[in-house]
Amino acid sequence: MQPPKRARVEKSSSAECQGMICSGRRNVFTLNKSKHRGCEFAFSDILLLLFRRLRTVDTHGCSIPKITSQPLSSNRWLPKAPRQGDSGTMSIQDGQGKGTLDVAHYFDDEGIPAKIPYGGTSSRNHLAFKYYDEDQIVRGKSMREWLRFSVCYWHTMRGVGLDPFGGGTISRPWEDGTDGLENAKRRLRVAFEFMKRLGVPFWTFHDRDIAPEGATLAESGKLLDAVVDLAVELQSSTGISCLWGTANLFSTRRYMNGASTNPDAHVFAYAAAQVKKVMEVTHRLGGQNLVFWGGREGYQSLLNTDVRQELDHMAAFFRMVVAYKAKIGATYQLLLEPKPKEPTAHQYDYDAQTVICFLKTYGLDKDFKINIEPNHTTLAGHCAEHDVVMASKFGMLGSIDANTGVAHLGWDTDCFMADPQQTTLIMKTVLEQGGIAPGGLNFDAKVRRESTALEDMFIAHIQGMDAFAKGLVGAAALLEEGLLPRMVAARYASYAEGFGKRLAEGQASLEECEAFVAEHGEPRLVSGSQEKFQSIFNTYA
Ligand code: XUL
Ligand code: CO
Repeated sequence: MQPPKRARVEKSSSAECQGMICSGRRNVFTLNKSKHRGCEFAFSDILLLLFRRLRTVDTHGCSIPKITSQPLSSNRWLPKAPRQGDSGTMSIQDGQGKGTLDVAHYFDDEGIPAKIPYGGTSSRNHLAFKYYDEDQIVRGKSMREWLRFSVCYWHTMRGVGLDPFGGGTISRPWEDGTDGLENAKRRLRVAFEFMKRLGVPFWTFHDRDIAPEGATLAESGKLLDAVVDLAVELQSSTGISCLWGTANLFSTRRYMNGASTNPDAHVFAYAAAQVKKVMEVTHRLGGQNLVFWGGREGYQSLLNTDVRQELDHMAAFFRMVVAYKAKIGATYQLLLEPKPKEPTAHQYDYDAQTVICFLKTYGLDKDFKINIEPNHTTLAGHCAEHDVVMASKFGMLGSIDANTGVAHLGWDTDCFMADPQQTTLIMKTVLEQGGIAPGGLNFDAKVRRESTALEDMFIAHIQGMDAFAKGLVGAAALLEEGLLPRMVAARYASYAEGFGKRLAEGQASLEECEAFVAEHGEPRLVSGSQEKFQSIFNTYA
């Protein structure tokens, strides 16, 4: 057996090709289901915090405890509101530049370069890419085109490090502590400045991340329009495009029993009206996709739930979406995002295969594809890459929420993916299906609660982008060399001709199988050779 050669990697820039193949650590997440049973508290407790409605906003645009000078709770299990003056808590006093349109100083002051440079693998600069060179050509396309990186608004711009045991740890100098429109607009300017410096081509958002929710549906719509007006301007001045938009149908208490699967038709109608608006603004922003993650579409108890009725309602909801998309002339790809649990105990869109089954059952499989989030995949008890591969094999992989979990925690930790074994397998799948467009690799990932420095938001994305760039190059080498694909094909060679071919094509009968076995007897044992496959794979990843 020949050792694998490195893929031919050309560069469109003058910089030299870097050695992209490294030896990697195998860390496939095979989660013990029983281990994360009982961990559903994470999301629900966070939401408990959010519903306290004490102003300042966190992930998905919900409320978190207001900065207050009240004494901290003595009960250590209750969420604690940070006090002004506590070291590391939010500074709402700093008004520097907040009234101006100029936001560059927030990053200049921290020594962030105007554009994160490519430094190559020998670089030890944490504010430079080691593998991601956007113009580098890999199998005929630039890294930028293959990877289609996107920054998500909810974690990166709204996350403050909330967890079930404590309030925010992360403060950003541009935040004024309100949930007002002025703050929302300034934050949006900062987001585009951040993405411009990082060099990502796309962004994603929920309606309630980018704009405050008003007292009525109409008021919320107006607030959203005001922010989207600015987003249209910022997209055109920076060249950054919208990968997808989505509606937050899970944070406010209105949706506590679900949105389209809510037993109350009034709530269903409200959710549909909210989605209508998001479809319009995403269309206006030129969004290439529209995502539906079934936030609270699931159940807590079968005793009070008619699951078939709820799923029928969900399908009816999506049929209205398909109809309205045609009506407004939108061309974006519609995507469902599976997740097995959190916040409900049993989410309907469990994993890729469940969603494919749902779409086919209700005749929606031509209208929707799937947005796979590897951390959700691990929550479903699969390895991180499983659903990416599964969706792709059935022609349903539309986009990827590029993140990963922590195997020994087992809830939705939304970490930036760092394991080259995982990114190589994912990018192998993306290469095999000819690309991920119009989807992309959206970093639905957040800095750790303890990563409170402003530069951490850059470093986290740089690290994640490098991990996928490295995976892309490794996967390109793997496919170009062709050894592993040939080894896989060899395992199935018996179906390639003769009686095996007739079996694979569905032309043979049970009686013929009986006659075949009568003639050929017991099959010989053929090794699965997993270790051999792993040892070859390790040379690429
Ligand atoms: C939640 C999640 C969402 C979706 C969009 O786990 O992944 O942020 O990606 O609603
Ligand atoms: Co997601």
